[in-house]
Amino acid sequence: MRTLLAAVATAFMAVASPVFAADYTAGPIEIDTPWTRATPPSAKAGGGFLKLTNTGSEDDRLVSVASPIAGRTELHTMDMSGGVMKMRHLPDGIALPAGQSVELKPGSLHVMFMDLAGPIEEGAAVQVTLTFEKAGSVDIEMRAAGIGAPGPADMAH
Ligand SMILES: [Cu+2]
Repeated sequence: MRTLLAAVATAFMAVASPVFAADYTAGPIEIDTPWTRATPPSAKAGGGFLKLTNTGSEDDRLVSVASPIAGRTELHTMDMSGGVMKMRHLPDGIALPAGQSVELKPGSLHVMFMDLAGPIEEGAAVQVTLTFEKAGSVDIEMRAAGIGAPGPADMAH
């Protein structure tokens, strides 16, 4: 049953892919709409966002992220704790179940750039390396929207 569902999902994606071409790929992992936000001059941290789709038949995991703009880059989530939204480091990374999409977005899962060397400027292309447990590593660029932007500046590719 699992195999049949995976085959159906793969067939659907094969049909859909010319319309929704991924921005980047790492093996069966598709990476879409990577973006970040400009930071105020004194900020020491910034967030990065993107959508990951595992088109393969095996589960994978985003295990680490790295960027030359940050002293340290981590994977974080946000959840409610005592009525307050709190960020939490995910040392084991983010699971990417076969055939599913996972979105990193404001208020939820995100890439955290820490110990920034300088502010992220609006319009900048931030270099980021994503490393997956099975699919390996891929270098991507995250385009910086304005300070506090709720979404990417330009959704068109
Ligand atoms: Cu964070």
